Amino acid sequence: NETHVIMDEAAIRRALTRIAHEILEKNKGIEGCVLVGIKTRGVPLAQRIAKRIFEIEGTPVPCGEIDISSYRDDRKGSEPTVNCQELFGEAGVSIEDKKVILFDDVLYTGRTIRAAMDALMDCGRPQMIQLAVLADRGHRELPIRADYVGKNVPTSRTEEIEVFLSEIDDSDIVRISSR
Ligand code: 3GP
Ligand code: 5GP
Ligand code: MG
Repeated sequence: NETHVIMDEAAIRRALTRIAHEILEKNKGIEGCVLVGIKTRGVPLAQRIAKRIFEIEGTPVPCGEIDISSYRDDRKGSEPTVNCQELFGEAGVSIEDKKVILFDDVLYTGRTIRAAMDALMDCGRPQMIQLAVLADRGHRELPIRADYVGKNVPTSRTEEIEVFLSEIDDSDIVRISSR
């Protein structure tokens, strides 16, 4: 059972700074964009990018969060529901006609992102959805790709990527471990 650090605190910081710049470049600024983090660890990633974009551009960008658990394809039965009021909390921002940039920590099969897109669509009709992830470990089972990737990490299916973010875990580190 082996564990390797693949991103330390500085590497995570640099990757997020790069992604903030890539988002601004691709969207020619941040007008019309909203950030949405997928619970749990997509949320602090979206918040960090919003902070960097504000530091770079001086423009605040709405930053929300979404819980996609009832949209998962392995939990069939009850109707999936999303609380659209909770998406941006008090700020009450709408995703209608906006460019929504989704954030997750690890992209794997793509099923979580499919669920997140379905949940979002139940809250409105975005003009566009983009995807940002801290790590892409491959093994897609759906035609989904990320627009912004912190680090591409070729993995075997038996390996696991461990993501620790200070807001939740008290440190910033990404590790790969064999199970
Ligand atoms: P997250 O809320 O930070 O995304 O999927 C539930 C949690 O389990 C996720 O936390 C994820 O980081 C963690 N996890 C670790 N390895 C795996 C894995 O191989 N598959 C899935 N689905 N989750 C994993
Ligand atoms: P997918 O739905 O693409 O298979 O997996 C993406 C979701 O599952 C992400 O929200 C991610 O948190 C979690 N996940 C899948 N594989 C891993 C992994 O190796 N490490 C971590 N930390 N999370 C994973
Ligand atoms: Mg996640």
